[in-house]
Amino acid sequence: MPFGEVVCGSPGSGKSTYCYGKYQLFTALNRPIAVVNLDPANETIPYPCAIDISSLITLDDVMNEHGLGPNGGMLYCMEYLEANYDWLEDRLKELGPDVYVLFDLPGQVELSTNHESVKRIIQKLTKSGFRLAAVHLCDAHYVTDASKYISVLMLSLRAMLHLELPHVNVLSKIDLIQQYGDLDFNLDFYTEVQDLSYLENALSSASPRYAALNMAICSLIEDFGLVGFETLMVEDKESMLNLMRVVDKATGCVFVPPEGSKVPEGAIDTSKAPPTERPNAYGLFTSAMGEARGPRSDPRDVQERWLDAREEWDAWEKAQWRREGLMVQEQAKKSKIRERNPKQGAASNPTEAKRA
Ligand SMILES: Nc1nc2c(ncn2[C@@H]2O[C@H](COP(=O)(O)OP(=O)(O)OP(=O)(O)O)[C@@H](O)[C@H]2O)c(=O)[nH]1
Ligand SMILES: [Mg+2]
Repeated sequence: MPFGEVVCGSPGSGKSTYCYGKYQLFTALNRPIAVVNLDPANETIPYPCAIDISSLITLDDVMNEHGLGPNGGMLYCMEYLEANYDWLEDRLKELGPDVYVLFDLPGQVELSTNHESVKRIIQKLTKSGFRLAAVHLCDAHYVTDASKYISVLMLSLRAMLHLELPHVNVLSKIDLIQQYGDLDFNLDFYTEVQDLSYLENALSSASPRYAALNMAICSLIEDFGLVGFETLMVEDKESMLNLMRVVDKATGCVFVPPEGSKVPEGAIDTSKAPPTERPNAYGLFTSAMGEARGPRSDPRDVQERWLDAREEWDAWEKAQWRREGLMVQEQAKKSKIRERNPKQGAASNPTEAKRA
């Protein structure tokens, strides 16, 4: 059963960069992954693309042929893809049943909030056996302004109701949030969306005329009780791993490496361990469905990393990288010695080496 993600969000929110980040992460973890570009205007695709909508239709061709502008042209492209769904289906079949598929959507928000084509394509994918989650990226700097934050909440809620998929909202580029000034509340207030009445002061001082309307929107969002956010800094491994766990949990995906597959670098090789010490699929499933834990799973940790103690964390990470670099150099030196003199290299300490 193929699993995957529909990556959506407003223009420039970091969708393609996230797809590339996830591609790199999965490749390092030896998890099979394929990225499908569904953005016909995507000219510089950062990731290796398994399927590209441009080989079916391009935005430029549609604009020239039908005299449409870029926005109307984009909607036409999605309708064209829906009409030619078998083109996509045939190519997805070629990828095999075990691959994890990322669908990189265009940034036009109406595609994930009210236009029907993407929704119908997703429904067809689900019918054909795909277990998908929507990963909705929103630029984190919007939370620094109360009224922009409300609009992001509305957009996220609308996408959740429209796409009807297990849904993960993400505040992307969390590393840049500090540049836009101090937050009125701690980050967990914005990620957990618990009590929006605290925004009343900020909203009524920014636009007193619409204060009542803003508060009515807040209570509507709270009544649904659906919206919450994860955070993402795409180059931070812990942040990517945390989001990976959250999305896996949303789709119910538990990756069990096939027997005999290569162990990722740094992981413990349990292939020769007795059965009682080897992870089993049922055990993995139980822990995967449990609470997501890890260094970036708590918004308070994210706040400390990117807002409160950013400089200290940057310095600590640099020191870690330096240490890792030295270890890699040391390792390379050792393997060179081993290549030159296999007998001496095999010895684990100088005394053994002398004896050898
Ligand atoms: N600092 C920082 N920059 C990021 C992050 N994610 C993405 N970016 C930058 O944001 C910009 C836009 O990223 P894209 O991946 O092209 O965004 P997109 O959502 O695919 O854009 P469209 O396809 O045009 O809608 C690029 O310059 C990225 O390098 C992040 O986590 N941190
Ligand atoms: Mg893109």
